[in-house]
Amino acid sequence: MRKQVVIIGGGPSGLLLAKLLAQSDIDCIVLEKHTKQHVLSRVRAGILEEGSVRLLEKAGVSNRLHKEGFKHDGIFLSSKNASFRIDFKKLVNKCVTVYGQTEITADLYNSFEKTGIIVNSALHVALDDLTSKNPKVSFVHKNQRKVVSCDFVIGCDGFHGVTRQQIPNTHCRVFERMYPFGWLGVLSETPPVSNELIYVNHENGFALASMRNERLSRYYIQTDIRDSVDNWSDQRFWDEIRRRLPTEAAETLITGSSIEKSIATLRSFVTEPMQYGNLFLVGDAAHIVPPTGAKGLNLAFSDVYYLHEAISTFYENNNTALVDQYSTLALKRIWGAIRFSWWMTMNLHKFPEQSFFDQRIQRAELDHLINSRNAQINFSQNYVGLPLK
Ligand code: RFL
Ligand code: PHB
Repeated sequence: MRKQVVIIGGGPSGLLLAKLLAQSDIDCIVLEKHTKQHVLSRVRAGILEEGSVRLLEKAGVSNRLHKEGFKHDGIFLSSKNASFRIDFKKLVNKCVTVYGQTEITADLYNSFEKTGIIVNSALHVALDDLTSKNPKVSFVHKNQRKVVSCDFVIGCDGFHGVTRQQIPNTHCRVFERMYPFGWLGVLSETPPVSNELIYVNHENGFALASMRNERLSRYYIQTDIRDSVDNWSDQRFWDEIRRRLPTEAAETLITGSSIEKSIATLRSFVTEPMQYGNLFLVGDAAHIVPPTGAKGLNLAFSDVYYLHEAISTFYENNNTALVDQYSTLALKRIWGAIRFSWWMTMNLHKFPEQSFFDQRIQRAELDHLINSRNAQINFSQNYVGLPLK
């Protein structure tokens, strides 16, 4: 089999890239190790930057997003006794859209129906000749090993995928920070407690009230890094989030049984460069941010934007300039989001060994944000998404 582009991983970044490449008449295939049903059962991100929405429009998969998504003009930053609203619309004339990653992935999958571009249950992917002009990807599908030769291999296979591991240690550098806590997330069929997101810095630890729609709430609380969901009955979770939410919200909180509960670890991670020969990394395969800034999916989409431009320019003009610059261009924006997510994480969580000095600095950072319009403009620019160019 011969394709121009082979994409490993059919999560949101792999599917969106495939969609855009197919629109540019570039022959590609997506190899996804799980079934469609499994991919669509993962509950993940919920907040889209305007740039991500534009890219989904360009890919022709924004109809349902525009019908069912919710535009949010601001967020609340809260402590137990006070809430402060950051008004993105007023400050930078932009907003974010609440629309679940699961829905985006479903919309993308449905847009491919009958094209044969996506191969689910593609197992044991192996890559060869990545530094040649004719890399090869082999995989097992329905008990048969298949080999595809191509021009470009794209690693969209997430943090635990195989593509990043193909880059020799001598060729790349890794930058990493682990945070000493996790996030316990709960999805519940209850109306959200607020019509905008509430990020809470509480003495028991961080909390976040988010949502998917008017009937579906998403909540998170900071937990111990070694904690397990088995320790968190629904009742214990609701009691704890009620404790952490600002009083007004806590009093109106509607509880119900959870439909999903999981604990995520928090890390910042970047691998540089995001290219090795004709292998290019995209999204979580190359970088991870803690979810505090809602940047992971949006960063994956900005990588897709740069790489689609680069590959389509290559096939249109036989010009490798943008392909060669992909890693540098993408990393510039990635480090902006790494910085912002780190800043939000450092200033909204309770750290186990936090000194009194650290606590005062955290408070001073948040006071500065609340009292300075310039700081709020800067915060808003980052939250709604840094420009793509
Ligand atoms: P994904 O989504 O991990 O998809 C990778 C795909 O590759 C497949 N795969 C393989 N396929 C073939 N062969 C192999 N060897 C393979 N190994 C893996 C996997 O099955 C999978 O289908 O990566 P992608 O596409 O780069 O997308 C990244 C986003 O999923 C991620 O950044 C976000 O979910 C992060 N994130 C958030 N991002 C936001 O922008 N806004 C948010 O509000 C937000 N909230 C979150 C989040 C992530 C969270 N968790 C669970 C870590 C909230 C949470 C709790
Ligand atoms: C979510 O709704 O899942 C969500 C929202 C904002 C974040 C992280 C996660 O910062």
